[in-house]
Amino acid sequence: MADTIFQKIIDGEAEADIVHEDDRCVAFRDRNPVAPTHILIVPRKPIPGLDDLADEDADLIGHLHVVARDIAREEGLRDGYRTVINTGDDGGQTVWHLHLHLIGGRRMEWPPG
Ligand code: DGP
Repeated sequence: MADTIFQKIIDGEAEADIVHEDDRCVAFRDRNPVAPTHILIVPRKPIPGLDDLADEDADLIGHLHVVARDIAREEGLRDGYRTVINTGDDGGQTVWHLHLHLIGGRRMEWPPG
């Protein structure tokens, strides 16, 4: 897999405002936030996107969501929030290292653009 900016952040070679780290993922604030809270939760395992996920990675995807829940509590998102995985060109993915967006602090709209 190509060395993405997220891999550089995970490896400590690029700066980011990191809010959580554990043995399976790193979470940091998005450089271009679309809401008052916008955090990216990124697995250390270099999976390009959701479509590349192996069946054995199901626990990992679950873990990213548990971390999102915990960060949402720490961020005080008591009225709700949104978690999003953009997949592929049509899904709006721009960085080819799987990541879960945690977005909150304002009222979300549906459908998304
Ligand atoms: P996506 O479109 O789902 O692939 O989201 C990629 C997100 O990554 C986008 O919201 C902007 C963010 N991003 C891109 N480069 C950087 C970076 O260097 N640092 C941080 N913190 N976020 C970045």
